[in-house]
Amino acid sequence: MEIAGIVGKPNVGKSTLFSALSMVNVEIANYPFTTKKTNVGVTYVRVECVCKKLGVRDNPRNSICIDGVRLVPIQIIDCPGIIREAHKGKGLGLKFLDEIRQASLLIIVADVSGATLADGTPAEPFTHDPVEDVEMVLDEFDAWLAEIISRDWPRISRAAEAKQVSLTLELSKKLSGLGVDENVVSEAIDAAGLDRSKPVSWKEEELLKLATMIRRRSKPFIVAANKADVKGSEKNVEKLVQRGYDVVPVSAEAERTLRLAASKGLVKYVPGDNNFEMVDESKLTPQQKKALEYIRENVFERWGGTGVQKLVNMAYLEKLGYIPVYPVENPHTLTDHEGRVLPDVYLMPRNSTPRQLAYKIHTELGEGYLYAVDAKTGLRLADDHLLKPGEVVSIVSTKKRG
Ligand SMILES: Nc1nc2c(ncn2[C@@H]2O[C@H](COP(=O)(O)OP(=O)(O)OP(=O)(O)O)[C@@H](O)[C@H]2O)c(=O)[nH]1
Ligand SMILES: [Mg+2]
Repeated sequence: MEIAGIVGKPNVGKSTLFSALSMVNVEIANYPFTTKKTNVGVTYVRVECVCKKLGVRDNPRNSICIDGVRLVPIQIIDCPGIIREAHKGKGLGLKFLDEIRQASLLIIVADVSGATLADGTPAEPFTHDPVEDVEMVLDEFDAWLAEIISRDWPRISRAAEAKQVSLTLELSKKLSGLGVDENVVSEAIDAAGLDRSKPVSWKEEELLKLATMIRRRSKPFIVAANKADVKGSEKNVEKLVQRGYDVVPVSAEAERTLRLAASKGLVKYVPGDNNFEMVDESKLTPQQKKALEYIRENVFERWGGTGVQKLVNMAYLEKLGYIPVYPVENPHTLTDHEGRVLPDVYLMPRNSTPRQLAYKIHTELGEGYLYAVDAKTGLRLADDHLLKPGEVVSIVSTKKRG
């Protein structure tokens, strides 16, 4: 399953966002370092299901379909807060980043109400610049990555310079847990302007630059501009946009409140909706009613929604550019061997081939890959065919999926 890591300064609402997305109950409080260990949960990317277009009733297995909306699960990991010099052990350090090595994307949470200082201490609104929150996370991430690269560097750089080992291979081996391959390392070395024939002479700042270039190529991020419900936050959202980040204004707290209220039947609300309805106002306590009115006025009327589902969708479908594809075993009935119609959907990077899809489903299926069939047309797909959004394909392999 795809993984997104939720990171940021303390007290910006990471756990609130995590909880809103996963409905897992975690500790949330208005002081720094509430979260001490990572929390793991599942949330969903929302895509239009092909069942409608194909006029079939599906029976999903690895995902959920509600009225033609397919919910594709992804894993989310809520991390403890990060502060400047965390890579030197400040605050809770950065050890927990090991747990998000495999993440395909980072969600960097920033507080656009500006009501948390650099260390996460609560303050008056608009006393802190959220751009700094994002820059700090990137700097710390890069320093953490540089530290990994630097391990055993004198030996590796000497061996590479003497041509006993391949520099890019050795570096990619160190970073393979981060999904960094030799191509990425090679591009990053060039982008950092480093002389690959003289790695022994690369200094600390140069290794840090290399880390930045590797991170840019392997860990995309999106900014969750949280606490957007606080009046006046528009300016800070704009500042983040001006800085060139991909930004989604969100109110994690509003989303969490609405999902909880919907689960109790108090409101009608589906994540991603641009409206909600109170079911029976007479059943709400005055406090609940006030909270919902605050959300209506400060979130829906100002922003058109909580932004939380939009954040996840934008991250996967726009930033990563993933497309949903539906593998089936039987191309005629669109089923798996248990007769389930359109059982699975996978999010694949754009320009993936059917063979790559086979590998994603199961290594063995990929290894035994023979060819694939477009289930809609019944035609065999070329080996270099590029999968299209909503494509339904049947993979023929010498090996069965596990
Ligand atoms: N106004 C407003 N407050 C929010 C929102 N989301 C979270 N908060 C508040 O921000 C404070 C911190 O929330 P947490 O979710 O614990 O923050 P965190 O980033 O996980 O904090 P650490 O675990 O300490 O790093 C709490 O008081 C939340 O109620 C939001 O959308 N709007
Ligand atoms: Mg937390």
